[in-house]
Amino acid sequence: MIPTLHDLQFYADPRANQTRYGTLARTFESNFGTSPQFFARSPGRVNLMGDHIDYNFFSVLPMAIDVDVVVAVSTVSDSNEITITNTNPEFKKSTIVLPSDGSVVTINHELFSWANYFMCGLIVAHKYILDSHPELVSGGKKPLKGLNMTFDGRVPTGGGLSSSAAICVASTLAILRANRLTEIPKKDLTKITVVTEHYIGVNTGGMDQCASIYGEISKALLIQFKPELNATPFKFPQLHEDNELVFLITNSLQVSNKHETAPFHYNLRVVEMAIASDYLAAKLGLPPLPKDSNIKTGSLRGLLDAYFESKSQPKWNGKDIAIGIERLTAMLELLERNDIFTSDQKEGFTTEEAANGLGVTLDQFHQTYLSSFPVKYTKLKLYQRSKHVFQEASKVLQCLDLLQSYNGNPDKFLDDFGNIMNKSQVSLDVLHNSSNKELNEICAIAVANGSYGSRVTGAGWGGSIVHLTTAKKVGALKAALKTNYYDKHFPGLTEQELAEAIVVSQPALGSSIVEL
Ligand code: NG1
Ligand code: MG
Repeated sequence: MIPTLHDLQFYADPRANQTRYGTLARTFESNFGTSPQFFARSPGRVNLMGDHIDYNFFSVLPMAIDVDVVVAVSTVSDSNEITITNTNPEFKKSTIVLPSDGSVVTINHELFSWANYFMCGLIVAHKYILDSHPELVSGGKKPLKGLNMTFDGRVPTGGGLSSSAAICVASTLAILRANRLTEIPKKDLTKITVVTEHYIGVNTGGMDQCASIYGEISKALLIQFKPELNATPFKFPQLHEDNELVFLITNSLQVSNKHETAPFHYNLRVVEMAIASDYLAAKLGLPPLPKDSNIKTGSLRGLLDAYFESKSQPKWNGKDIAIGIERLTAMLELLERNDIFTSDQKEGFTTEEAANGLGVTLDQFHQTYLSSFPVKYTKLKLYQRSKHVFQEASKVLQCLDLLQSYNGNPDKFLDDFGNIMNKSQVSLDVLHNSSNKELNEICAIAVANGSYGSRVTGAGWGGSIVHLTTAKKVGALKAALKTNYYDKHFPGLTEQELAEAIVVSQPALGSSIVEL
């Protein structure tokens, strides 16, 4: 269930900021002339291990972070309107009129505004109420309750920390609670919010919302996609009385515009991995893979499952560490066989070579792999991309193993976990090619100045780096990054901009309702 925290018991968590809620309540009062009745909140997230494997259905290991979106809410009797305001003056007040026949609102795509993210949350919450608790809206004949709302977002936008998931989930949760739904299973909230951003045309997967919802203090989350989307929390060890483990997340301030770069970056990786899955299945003499990828082709997880099924092995649950590592290692060994990839093929495939390898015509190849969205390449790096995915999926399990088998040696834990992060960074750089000179530079500065492990997190080609460190080392680490990276590449940065670029966090509490 989504936790409800009473009387701001939330402050029992020493990291929560009491004055923030007080300030937000006062802003709400000055906006609306009444006090809020409750707060709904949902945090950002950072992925600790497992990048570019979620769309191959291998599990990932993110955590919710301390920065979140909080919304103060009160119901307005006899009103058909929801008025939303924001503590950030850039985001202007907006009023949404709820159709009086009880139907679900629609989004005007012409007007791009922050309110659209709220609307996404509103739509999925309304549909959920109609499906599961129609009595709350007289079977769909009555509109939802009129509301006043003030949002306060602390998740930096555009840095890969999922501010969009945080605002969508906080909005959904606020609407549900305002309409008298207080017992909300995390599973249901995840299921309905996973599609929120699809309403504004962004085809996101499920990691972001799931991590924001399931976050727990001091815990990383294993997010699985098969057999269904769910999250299992795993506790980080308590290191020392006076020295805690801390994650530092630094925004490289290199903007990777996903829309412009997708044809040769993100979307090309989706396509390369899809081709690699079907190519490897053909080479291994397996029957055609289930068409479960984003572009309706095989996936690398589907390949692994099919391979072991062909050996009459029981299905892997995606979670059992020993079996997983053993199977992923076997897949990595297969990639090295000369009859799978010749040394020329390891360099990459032209379109013709890939079509030949798959035993399909050029037309069929275009139709199957290149027609979903435009991609640009000279060579398809099937060997490198599959190697990255199998290695990275194995690293998620290795991290999980460290979390579960901690035996009271903090230095060893930090070294081991950090090492896996550093190796993942090499894989992202060398095999996946989503790092670059500046991102590598940030990692090198950090590792030389108190980071145990540093890696690009999220899509890459810019965006953020996550570093593992401790409370005692974090000050020096921040100072070194400021001097050696930010001052050098972005000399004009204001203090506020720098503060937004460097986020310090421990694994934080996920979505919750705070009752007053
Ligand atoms: P970021 O860059 O954090 O939004 C993107 C994808 C994830 C995942 C990572 C790479 C979106 C919204 N998210 O994350 O699903 O594939 O890249 O691991 O596109
Ligand atoms: Mg997002």
